[in-house]
Amino acid sequence: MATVDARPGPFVFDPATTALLVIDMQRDFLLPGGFGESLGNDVSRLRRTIEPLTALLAAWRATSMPVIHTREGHLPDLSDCPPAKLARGAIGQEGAFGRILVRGEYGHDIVDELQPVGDEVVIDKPGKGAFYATELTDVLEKGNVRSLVVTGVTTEVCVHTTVREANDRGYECLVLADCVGSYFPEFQRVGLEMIAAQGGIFGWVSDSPTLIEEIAR
Ligand code: C5J
Repeated sequence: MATVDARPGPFVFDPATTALLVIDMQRDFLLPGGFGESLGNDVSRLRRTIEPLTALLAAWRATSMPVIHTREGHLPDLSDCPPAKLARGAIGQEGAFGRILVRGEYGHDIVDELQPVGDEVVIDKPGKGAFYATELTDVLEKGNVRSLVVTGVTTEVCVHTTVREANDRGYECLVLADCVGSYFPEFQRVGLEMIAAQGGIFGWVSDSPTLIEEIAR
């Protein structure tokens, strides 16, 4: 077993049953000039996760623990996009990097720095949570995964939804504060606090240098 200093207490995991989840590190959310920025957001608040995530991926890939990436997006005909989501957003409209959050478009894909390698699984998800309407449960069950190290964007939306879904399904989640990002500093702070509150109501919170140190041992 491995142990990482975390809030609200040590996170203990078995490397044989642990996967790294990298949520929605997509160009539409992260690239300057893209969809996220067009909404008035400061993308540097998300981009600050790229460097620590790159270092974490390098350390993680040196182990045999799996990496699972997710991408939020929709079929080109938008038939998998719930009407409420379609009505409120710019999904499917032409953006700087192709049709916004549409599968197959340049903006929908993962940023160059964090592109999947080898047999890493990529889960395409139409919702905020990575479990809803995806094959994630099957992938985790086949890999005998019981614990998840969760990273990606955005902290209070897709990361939170996924951690809550995972918690309800019995997975233990460690969220890395420096590897998750929000456009809103207050949401980042409170989002992380909410995860570890009440004895770790949804999971644990730590950071990538602490985890990398444990992985290297
Ligand atoms: C959002 C996400 N914020 N990946 N998506 O719409 O958090």
